Amino acid sequence: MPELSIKLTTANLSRLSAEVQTPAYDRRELIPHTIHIGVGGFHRAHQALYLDDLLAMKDTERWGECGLGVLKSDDRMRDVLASQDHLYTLVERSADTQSARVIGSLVDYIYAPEAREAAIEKMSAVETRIVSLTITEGGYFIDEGTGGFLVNHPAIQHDLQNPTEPKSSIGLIAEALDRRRVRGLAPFTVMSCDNLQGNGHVISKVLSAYASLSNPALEAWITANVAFPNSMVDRITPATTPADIEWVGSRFGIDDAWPVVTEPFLQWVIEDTFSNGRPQWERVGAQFTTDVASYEIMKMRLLNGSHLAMAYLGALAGYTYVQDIMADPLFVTFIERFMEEVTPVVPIIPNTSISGYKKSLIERFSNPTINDQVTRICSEGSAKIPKWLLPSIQELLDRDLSVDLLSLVVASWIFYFGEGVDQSGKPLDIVDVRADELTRIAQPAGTNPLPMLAVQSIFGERLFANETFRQKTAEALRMLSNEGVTATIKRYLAP
Ligand code: CS2
Repeated sequence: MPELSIKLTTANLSRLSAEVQTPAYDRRELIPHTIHIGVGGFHRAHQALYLDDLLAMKDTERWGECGLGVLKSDDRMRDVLASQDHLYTLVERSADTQSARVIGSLVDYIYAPEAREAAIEKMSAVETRIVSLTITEGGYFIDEGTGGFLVNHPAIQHDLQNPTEPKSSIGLIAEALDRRRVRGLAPFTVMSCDNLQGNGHVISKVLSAYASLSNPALEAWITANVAFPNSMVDRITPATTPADIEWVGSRFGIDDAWPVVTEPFLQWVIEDTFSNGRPQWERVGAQFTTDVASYEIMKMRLLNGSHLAMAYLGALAGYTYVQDIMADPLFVTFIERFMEEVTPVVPIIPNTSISGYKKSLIERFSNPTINDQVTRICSEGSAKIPKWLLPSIQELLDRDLSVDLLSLVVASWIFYFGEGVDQSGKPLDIVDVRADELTRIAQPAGTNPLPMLAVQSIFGERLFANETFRQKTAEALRMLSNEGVTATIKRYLAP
């Protein structure tokens, strides 16, 4: 850290360089009406920023946020935020922009593993009006194959047996809602901001399933009173690296232990369904609509799907960052063609140009300063593939349309587990809660994809039974194994 950088705290805000935007409001006036579970880079680059923008408008409610960590590893976020008065730096970066601002909308943080009761009471407090979530796909305990609730998961079993001492987000929310019910308080809105299709429906379904097993009166109360808005959230936000921390210090003079570096692009499309009020996010760019589903599908199939398309092939080819993949013309053509293959199952949205969206994605992926890690986009594929790739494949198959490139992507994911090393023999850094299980299935199977495709909790029954899909995946897997990544992509792109 350069000697001149200034430790980020409330007292030091006025000492920061004039080019750094700081909260234009008195943070002491904020009431944390929102409790956010899963304060990571994404939340801090997205929802907390919308609120910060809104708070800068003087004629709005003084609505603040309290973070809530439920994972053991969240102790680091708690400590960092506590040491900087819950302030953090958000940097937007591209080839043409570099701007830093300090966000002030987050005013408190609770670390549930060591303060379970405090976490539940905070959510049960009268002032709490929204509980929002970015807990990633895995946090919802959904069986990808059947769409059902993973009731036998040890974390859920623990919570069902100890409902007043829950560990999972689901158990914590259920207990807090139950206390509100018993105390005659209005419920809070449960707002998922995760990348799941129908994220509001998903969290609603999971909570109801949980409550039906533990507390039928609560289930009925939730159904009658709690709102679960669906939303589409979009901003590419890589994990913060030590180099980012160093750079924020040298470039902007801020000593911030955990800044966020993100792209200039930002989008939030949300349903206006709230049970206990909400900030006026529409004043700062959020789009309210009754048709979130179309936006979600467009984004997941094109943006997140393309990420998966480049992730495993890119990792096998030895790339570290997304921008390096996008500097390879072969991959750019591959991604463009992948998006073309998916387009027939992308909904038409009034006033939205799909071709414009696809063009902007190529630009966003190519952002040369973003340093989005290939390991990040590869991570937790066992949860992402069923949401961002397989629905496109099923719908295209149903319409007798091509799934050639999509099958190659599935094959690349299988090959990634089977090989365990990239083209140069370097071990792959595989991050997936199911990594051991999947490696054990993929490795002995070699070029036979069937054992992996038979994992029903990922592929379900219907897709597994599809002969075309099986054959296409087998063909791609054989080619990857015999000819390597580059030659395979070339063959798939050949006219
Ligand atoms: C990415 C997303 O996790 C992933 O693999 O595709 O995090 C993506 O960057 C965001 O959804 C962009 O909004």
